[in-house]
Amino acid sequence: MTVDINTTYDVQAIRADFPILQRRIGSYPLIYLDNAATSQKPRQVIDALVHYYEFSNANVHRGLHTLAEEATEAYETARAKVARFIGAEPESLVFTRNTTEAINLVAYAWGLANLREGDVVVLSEMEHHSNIVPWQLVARLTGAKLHYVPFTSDGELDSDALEQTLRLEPKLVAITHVSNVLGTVNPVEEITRKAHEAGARVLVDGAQAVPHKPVDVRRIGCDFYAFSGHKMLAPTGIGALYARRELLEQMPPFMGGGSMIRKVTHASSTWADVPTKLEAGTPNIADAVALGAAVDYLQAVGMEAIQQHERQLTEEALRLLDGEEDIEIYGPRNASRRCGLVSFNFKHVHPHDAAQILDQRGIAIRAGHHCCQIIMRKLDVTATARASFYLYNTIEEVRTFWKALDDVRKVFGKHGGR
Ligand code: C6P
Repeated sequence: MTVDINTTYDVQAIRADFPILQRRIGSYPLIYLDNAATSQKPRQVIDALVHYYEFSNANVHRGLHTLAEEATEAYETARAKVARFIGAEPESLVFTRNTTEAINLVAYAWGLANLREGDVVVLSEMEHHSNIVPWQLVARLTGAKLHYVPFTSDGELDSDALEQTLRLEPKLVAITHVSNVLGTVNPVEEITRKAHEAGARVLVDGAQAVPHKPVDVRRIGCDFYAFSGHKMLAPTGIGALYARRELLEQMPPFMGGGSMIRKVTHASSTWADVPTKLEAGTPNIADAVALGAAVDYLQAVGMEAIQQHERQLTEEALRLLDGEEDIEIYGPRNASRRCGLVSFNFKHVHPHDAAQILDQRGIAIRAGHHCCQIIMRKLDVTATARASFYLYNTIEEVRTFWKALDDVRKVFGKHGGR
């Protein structure tokens, strides 16, 4: 099958915006295929960050001077942009450090207030540790029970098992939108509908979805949606939680401190309006502003176009890897069922060794358990190699990556012997 590259998508113009893509690793040009771990940043985002510090830096929501007003305006404008990007109202968007903090916020603020002994929380076996460990911690505090929905040998969520688990009338279903190992795109709209019919709240981990495909939380209908800025062109240290406004209003604060209060007396305090109630202390203003610039950039390229571009890269990677008898691929074989990443293993070479050899050719992939030890156990491996794509990767890079796998064979032999 030949790959039809969309001629209107100007990948070279996009690449020119990313200074780091000019780098060489030794004598090779960098081929960055570790985008699921974190994305690179375009000049526009770096400039927004520098401009904020050089021009408007001040604390927000407090000062009466010009800089404080400008900083507040920049921070709240960023919130409105990020909210609109996922189809939400600004009042429903809480800035957090990342997906992990957003899920912990729900676990501790909503979970502690709403979960009781014996209540059921449904997770899937394809969750990242960020959507497992907080629920284990809160289950220990509340006596709630965790149930895991398995995935099939093709890397798809087992929908029959999900239906059975929903008969347990869970309080919460917490599920990833896109698996960072299998690449699977879960049908979160349908899952949300069924979970709501069963009386559960729904949290979606959107860490690997928001950067790569159009996301509309109102269409999904979920109660909570978490994601990270650093995987979508923004700096590290900024992420967001979307929650339905009435839930945010009902939830007690996650942390106490400055900004989140209305009135403090010796004995007690009352809270600011949402979302400020859930943003204690001085927030990460500069990185929120840069996340706003990242959203501008992604929208200018177009999320549909990015999704389509990544699908072509994924199809090509799957096509090339599928022909290799010494390689095992994990997750759905159909690129339309995935987002832009492919996890794989040489049958006889440890993925860390493969990643190190590719690095000597300037190719950055990730090898490890990807914070998904439950998936690893189920696949009966300790680790996988993973190539993950983004808007600036090219089909030539995918082919160079595939050809470089021969370097691994040269070192380890076709069957793994040195
Ligand atoms: N996955 C990866 O290489 P943070 O660290 O909070 O920004 O994101 C956590 C997280 C949550 N859910 C999913 C589905 C994720 O993929 C991640 C981050 C990275 O796959 C780092 S382990």
